[in-house]
Amino acid sequence: MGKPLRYQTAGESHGPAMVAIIDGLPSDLLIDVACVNRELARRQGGYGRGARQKIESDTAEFLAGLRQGRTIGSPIAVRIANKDSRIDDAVRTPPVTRPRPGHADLAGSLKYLTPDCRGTLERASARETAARVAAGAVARSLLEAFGIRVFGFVRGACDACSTIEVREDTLDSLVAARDSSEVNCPDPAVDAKLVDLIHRAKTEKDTVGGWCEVHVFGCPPGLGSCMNWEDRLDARLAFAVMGIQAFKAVEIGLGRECGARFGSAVHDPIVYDAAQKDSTNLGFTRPTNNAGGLEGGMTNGMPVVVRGTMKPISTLLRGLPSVEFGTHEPVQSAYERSDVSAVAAASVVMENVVAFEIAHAFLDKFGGDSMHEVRASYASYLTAARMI
Ligand code: EPS
Repeated sequence: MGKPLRYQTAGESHGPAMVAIIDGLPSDLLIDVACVNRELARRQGGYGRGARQKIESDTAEFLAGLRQGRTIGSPIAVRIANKDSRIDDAVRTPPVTRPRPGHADLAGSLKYLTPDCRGTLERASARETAARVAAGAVARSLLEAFGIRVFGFVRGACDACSTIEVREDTLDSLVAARDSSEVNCPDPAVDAKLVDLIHRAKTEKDTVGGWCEVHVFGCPPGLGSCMNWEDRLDARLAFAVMGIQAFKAVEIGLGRECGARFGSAVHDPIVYDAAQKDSTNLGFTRPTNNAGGLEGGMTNGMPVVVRGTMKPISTLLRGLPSVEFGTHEPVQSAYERSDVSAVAAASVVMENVVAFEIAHAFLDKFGGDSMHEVRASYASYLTAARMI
């Protein structure tokens, strides 16, 4: 087995570039560079975004790890240039001394012992998610090679929440509906309400968050592990999603609603359907999917379902009660150019972050130095698992 799949990002919001280094992919995997750039473009979109997205046109430049478009087994380095690069310009990036409630400003200044929030906010900025989307989108090439599809969308915000059902057989039309929505919501009735809500927040100089959801289809059973807590895939997914800027909660499947029901109304009955034996559930199907495809920290062959809650953006045009560093006088918090809502973008980030964790778990189980070995390992596992 090869090294675990992992990635690191570097880059400040107004530095020269955002960078991702991805390590642990097998050799001979064709990377879908167009898909990486498509995901980067999707992350830039959405109703309610600020002026920064009009300046940038995020594009992935592969600096290492590929030969003629295929992995060679070495670390992959991706660079996304920042057009609005001005971090060393003291006039255009003046000190920020009125910390914004909800942002990293106060905690970062106290941690790094500085009365200027600028350094912390440059790195804490959600601009960094461009690098994370690039890493996830690179890992998606592996998932695509094994027929695993990842679908992320906005479920809703405030009192506008969709009850739309996400099924594999309607996935293509859901993708089309999501991609024609300004807020990545495939439910036309809720899409219009979300646009109104974001518009209202804008006129009130306020901000709005929301709920993002990701469904993964085609995962074989057995990804993740119940043997060590850090290998539980539900734990890894929660860790990764909570690591996205502004996320305050993560749920798997029925999530927090599990606490409101008896066991008989939570646990998904097990049914064997020989007609499905060649699908990734190997014939072991479930009439419901309250577990969100994960039991004991392992995939069970059903779609993986993860929901994340994004708080409203913490930069409000009208400001929020804060304190001036130095004088400690009460003031309104600083205003920095920002978004009214970035929930559509967050759904793209979450989709790619989840994709990366699924790819990580896939290679933990089936990994090898080359795609040849990964394919052989996967095929031999499926043959054996169908005998169970
Ligand atoms: C973002 C870039 C940032 C912000 C936003 C997301 O650019 P700038 O600060 O130059 O306008 O628009 O960041 C935040 C919401 C935040 O809190 O930092 C991006 O590319 O996604």
